Amino acid sequence: MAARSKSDARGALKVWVAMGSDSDLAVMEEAIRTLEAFGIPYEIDVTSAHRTPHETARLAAGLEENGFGVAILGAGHAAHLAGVVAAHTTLPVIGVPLPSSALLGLDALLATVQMPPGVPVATVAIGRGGAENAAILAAQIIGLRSRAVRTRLERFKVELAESVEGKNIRLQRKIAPEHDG
Ligand code: RP5
Repeated sequence: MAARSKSDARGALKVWVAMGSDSDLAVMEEAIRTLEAFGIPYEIDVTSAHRTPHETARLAAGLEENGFGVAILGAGHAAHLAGVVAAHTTLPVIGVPLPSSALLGLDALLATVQMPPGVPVATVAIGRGGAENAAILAAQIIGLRSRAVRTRLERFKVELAESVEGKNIRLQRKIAPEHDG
């Protein structure tokens, strides 16, 4: 876990964000941006279920003792990264299917979501929206033990609602001339 370290002085649980290739970073940056917005410590790595299977297993098995509370895994193609990590830890695992193949992520979605009974992977939507939701879900899990994170989540919900209200106000203004006529 050398790529980047964000340890929390108060000892808050960290989120592990890993992806199958550095080519996945453009999408997975959305998860990182969101974790930073919630002030959640994280570490990122590139590790592959297929290309570096032993290293992936080693990292997954060490998550708990290294202070992690949740793992977010992004992978494309026949995406087994989240499933392999889930096989080696009892921490909650979130999978982000990535649209890097000719099938635009449908292959990764099915590979990530269709886990056999006993080894769950909480699978989010394909691509950037999924990466953002993975980080929000991770925040909700970390928030179970952190009042500060729960407060940020509550604020986020309020801002989300306000942004939709703003969209509606702009829409009404746009169509108002037609109504006047
Ligand atoms: C998957 O293969 C990775 O998660 C990535 O989405 C895809 C392609 O990897 P590269 O060939 O770009 O390294 O395992």
